[in-house]
Amino acid sequence: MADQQDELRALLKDSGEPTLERAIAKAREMVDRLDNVTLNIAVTGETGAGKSKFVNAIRGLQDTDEGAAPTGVTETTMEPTMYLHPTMPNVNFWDLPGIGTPKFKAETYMKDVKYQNYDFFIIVSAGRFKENDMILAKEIKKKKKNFYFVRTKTDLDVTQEAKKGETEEQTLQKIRKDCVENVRTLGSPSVFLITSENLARFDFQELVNNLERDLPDNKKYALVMSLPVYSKESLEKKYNTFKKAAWAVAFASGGIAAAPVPGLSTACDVAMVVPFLIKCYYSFGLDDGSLEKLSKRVNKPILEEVKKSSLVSAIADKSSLATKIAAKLAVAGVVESVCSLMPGAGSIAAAGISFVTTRSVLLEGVKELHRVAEKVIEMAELK
Ligand SMILES: Nc1nc2c(ncn2[C@@H]2O[C@H](COP(=O)(O)OP(=O)(O)O)[C@@H](O)[C@H]2O)c(=O)[nH]1
Ligand SMILES: [Mg+2]
Repeated sequence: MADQQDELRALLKDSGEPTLERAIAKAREMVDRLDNVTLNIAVTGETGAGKSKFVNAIRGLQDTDEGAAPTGVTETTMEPTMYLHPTMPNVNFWDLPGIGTPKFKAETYMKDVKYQNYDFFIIVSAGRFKENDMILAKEIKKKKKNFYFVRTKTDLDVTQEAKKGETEEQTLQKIRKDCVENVRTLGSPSVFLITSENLARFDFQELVNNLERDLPDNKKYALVMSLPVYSKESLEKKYNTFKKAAWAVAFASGGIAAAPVPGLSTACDVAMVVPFLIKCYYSFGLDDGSLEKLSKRVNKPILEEVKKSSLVSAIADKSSLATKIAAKLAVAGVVESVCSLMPGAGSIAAAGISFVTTRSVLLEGVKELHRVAEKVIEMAELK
């Protein structure tokens, strides 16, 4: 009990608020903003550069998957096309027509694509960036938005140069040198070399790190949560993000048990725990759809193994979700320790204990999902 109160005091200090009530209000606002945050990512560049394939890759889709943007086709629609994130309703990807097409003239491009709707722009090119890409970058900068140069199809360059005896490192070095030269007139901004065939290769992670650095906190969370799990590092980032968010979610629960569930102490806010763990489950790619896609991609039967985790099964089985999750968490040993601490409701002490409990239940759940996701990565042999 003393430990929990100490932990609460420490966390209250971290919140920077003088009272628990104020900290709770602040956390609620944060959670609210997190839940309602929108992220609109614009992807632009010449026809054939690899925009559509990139949009698919960043949504965790292969070109042949349902809902994937058509690739390798000459653009027929010349309007910005929106692609939804497969599991996060507020994260949208926009496949924009290239600049300088008859309908989208360089001078009016920004206005024509309604630039103000996007959080940032990714300018894709398969080789050197062209005059139009530079014009666009300048326009974006003028409008005080961020752009990121992405040079895609790097896998093809590496394969091509390997035929001449160049190592991957030598090829990358050569391309990087060329990029600096290429975008010199813009003050040599970073150019990220990627391949949409495999986000774990080359600079994709570096691109994400840069995006994160430039985004406000709530958008940063949305970005990390929405990216597919393509490597160990990407999963670790997600894990850390969820651990951080658990803090605010628990505080926001404010110690009120909205719906007591058998097997779970009323000192834990189930109404907050369940949606949070569901979000985590999707973000870690543990839903059937994501696992099937991954199994297909790496040609390994991963799905069956994951189904052995009782927490994952409980989340996957949507009926009486809260009860089942509670039961699984009880098995994990989180709940017993709590029941003996159940205080009289309504007091600050009760709120405090509930906060600490909710947080530990959240963390325990996220930890279990992370354990399973790590196993998936291992079985899929992602690096
Ligand atoms: N090997 C490889 N092929 C790519 C990559 N990105 C795109 N492509 C291929 O390049 C072609 C054009 O890509 P697409 O995304 O349709 O270009 P868009 O016109 O800019 O939307 C398609 O055949 C893609 O499969 C990549 O990173 N690596
Ligand atoms: Mg396209």
